Amino acid sequence: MPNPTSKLINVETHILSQQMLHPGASGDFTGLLNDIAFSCKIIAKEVSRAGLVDILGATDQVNIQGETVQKLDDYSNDVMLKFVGRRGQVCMLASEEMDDPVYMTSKNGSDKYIVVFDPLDGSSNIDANVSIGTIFSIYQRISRKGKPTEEDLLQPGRDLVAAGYVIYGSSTMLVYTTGAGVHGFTLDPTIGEFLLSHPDIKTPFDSGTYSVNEGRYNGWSPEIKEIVNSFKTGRAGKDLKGLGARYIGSLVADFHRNLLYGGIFMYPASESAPDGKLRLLYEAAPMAMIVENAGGYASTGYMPISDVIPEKLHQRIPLFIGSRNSVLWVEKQLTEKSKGI
Ligand code: AHM
Ligand code: MG
Repeated sequence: MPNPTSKLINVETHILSQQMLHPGASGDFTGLLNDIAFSCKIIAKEVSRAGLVDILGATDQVNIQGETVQKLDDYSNDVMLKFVGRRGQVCMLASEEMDDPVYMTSKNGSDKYIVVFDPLDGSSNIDANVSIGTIFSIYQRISRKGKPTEEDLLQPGRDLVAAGYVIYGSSTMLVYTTGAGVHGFTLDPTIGEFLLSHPDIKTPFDSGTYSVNEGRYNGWSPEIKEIVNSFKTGRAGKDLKGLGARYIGSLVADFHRNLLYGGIFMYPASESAPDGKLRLLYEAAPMAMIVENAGGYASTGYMPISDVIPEKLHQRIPLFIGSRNSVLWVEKQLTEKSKGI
């Protein structure tokens, strides 16, 4: 039998220790993060059984993005709605799967957080057993009380108080940041605990790989085509020579691999998707906070994702994210070209 070890840190203990770094922080925030971790354990359990139970296949509902919603998306959304903010810390929950936010009220005025999430990102990959994930963003409300406002919801990523994701892969991992490092936890299914496995993750400064759906090539601008061609041919500068290509088609999985090994993920605008595909509030902004806290960078191609002020809940945005040097290089190419340099 293995010896019990004092080095085992579960996510609840870790979140508490982070709370102590913020004098004045109440247990509300800690409780909220714990609720998210708890919800994701339930989702993980269901995802791992997806091939066994008759839960796959599309329903006839269509979400706000015009996509067919799969049953596991619905299930994951319901789990998040049920458990996140159940202690009264949340005034608004918004999700990829819902046209409009859900409002919540607390009697004691503790409802100071807004949680925006994609309950099951990459869900079109479920049938193929490809890694998928849950992404979450936490903001603090700006209005003082009552029903939260649009201003509360549409905050730039720079104002996030926490962000994270859970990847349902060969193992389930939770990665989160509150602005004091990026920390990864692996779910031990035998005890049902997320255990600290990747403390203080730092992403490599330079890319070893690029990740983009090259099937969209014909719809890209000449600038994007040139950038991607440069990655292949080694014309992208001495630090960017000889990049390998890796693309799963599941943001959480592509992002997670690049975070650990270095790489640049791109979802640019194209003719058929002039604003790109990914959503600012619950895909790009939380990943930007994570990557910046790990030493990387995220850009629209022209400015930091974290500085973009959202105009609507389901807003899409072009995304270039990953190793700092590589994303900055792409931003420089696009900015110079737009100025005719
Ligand atoms: P989803 O939130 O509806 O699952 O869509 C987002 C997914 C991302 O996980 C992934 O990066 C992207 O769509 C892949 O798109 P494409 O198939 O066009 O490459
Ligand atoms: Mg999704």
